Amino acid sequence: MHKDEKTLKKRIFSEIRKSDPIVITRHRRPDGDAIGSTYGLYRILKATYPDKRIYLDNTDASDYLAFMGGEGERPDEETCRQALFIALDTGTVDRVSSARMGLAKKVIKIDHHIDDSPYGDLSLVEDWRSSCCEMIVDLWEHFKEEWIMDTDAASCLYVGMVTDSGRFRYPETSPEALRKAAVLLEKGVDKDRIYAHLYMEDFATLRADASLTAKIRMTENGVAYLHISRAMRLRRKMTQEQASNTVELMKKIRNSLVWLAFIENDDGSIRVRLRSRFVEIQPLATRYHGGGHACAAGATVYSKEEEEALISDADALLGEYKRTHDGWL
Ligand SMILES: [Mn+2]
Repeated sequence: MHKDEKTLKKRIFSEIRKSDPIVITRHRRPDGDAIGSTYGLYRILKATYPDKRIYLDNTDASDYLAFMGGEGERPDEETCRQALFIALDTGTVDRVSSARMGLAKKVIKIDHHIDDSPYGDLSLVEDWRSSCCEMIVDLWEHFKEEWIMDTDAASCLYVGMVTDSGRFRYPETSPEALRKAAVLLEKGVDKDRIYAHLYMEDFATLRADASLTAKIRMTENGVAYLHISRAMRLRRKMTQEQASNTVELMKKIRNSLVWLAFIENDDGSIRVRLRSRFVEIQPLATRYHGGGHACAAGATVYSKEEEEALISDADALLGEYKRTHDGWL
C-alpha cells in the first residue's frame, strides 16, 4: 500500500478516536450499501467506545431494508455542532441524507464513487472498491487491535457487500473484495437468513412479475422493452420505484443486451429506465433528456412517438454493436 494512503487511514482512525460526539450519515434514498456501511461502522464504534456519544442522522429510510433495524435516537442540533460527522457511500455533498452536516465541527468522507466533487476535512475515496462496506471492513482490518466488530456489525456490512456487487457479480468484485466478504463470514454472519430477507418474493409478487414478463416486447436486434401505462400502474398498485424496477425482469434474456422500461408519469410524460450489458447506452439517454452511467441510465420522453424513436435508436445501436463485436451472449 502507498504510504500516504496508510497515513490517511491512520489520521481517520485517530480523528475518530479523539472525537466525541460522532454522527454518521449516508446518501439519500438509501440502498443496502448506504444502510449497511452506516450501521456497520456505527456498531463497530459503539462496541469499541461504549462511553462515546455516537449517532446516526438521516432523514429517510428504506422499507425493504427494515429488517436491519432502526436508526435510534437522532442527535440534537447542539450535538451536531460539536460533532465529527462521517459521511459514507456518498459521492457529492448534496446527496447527504443528514440536513445538518453543515453544522459539524469536522467532516470525514469515506466513499467508493468517482470523486468528482470532493468534500470533507479528511477524505478517503477508493473508487475501485465494490462497496463502501468493503472499505469499512478494510479499515477494521487496519485497526482491529482496537476496533471491535461483532456478528451484528459484520452482518450489516455483508448486506452492503452483497447488494452493491449484485451478489458478487459486478466487475468490481475483486479477489480482495471476496477476501473481505470471507472475513465477515468468519464473524458468524448468517448469510442464508440475509439472502432470504433480500431475495425471497411474495407469491403475489411472483405472479405479478409473470404477467409483466408476458408483456415484454423485443426488437429485431434484441432490445427488450416494457411499457407500463399509468392505468396499469394504478390497477396493480405499483409505486414508481416498483414500476422502474421492472427493468430487472429483462436482464436475463439471452442475446438481449439492452433493456428499456417506460413508465408513464401522472403528468403524461414517460420516465425511461435504460440498462445494458457491454453496450454503452448513456449517450442514448442523453439524447432523450437524461443521462447516467455507461450501462445504467435514465431518460424522459414526452410522447408515444418519442418513445418509438428511442426504441428504434436503441435497436440501431445494438445492431451496430452486434455487427462489430464478437463474444457477447
Ligand atoms: Mn455503494
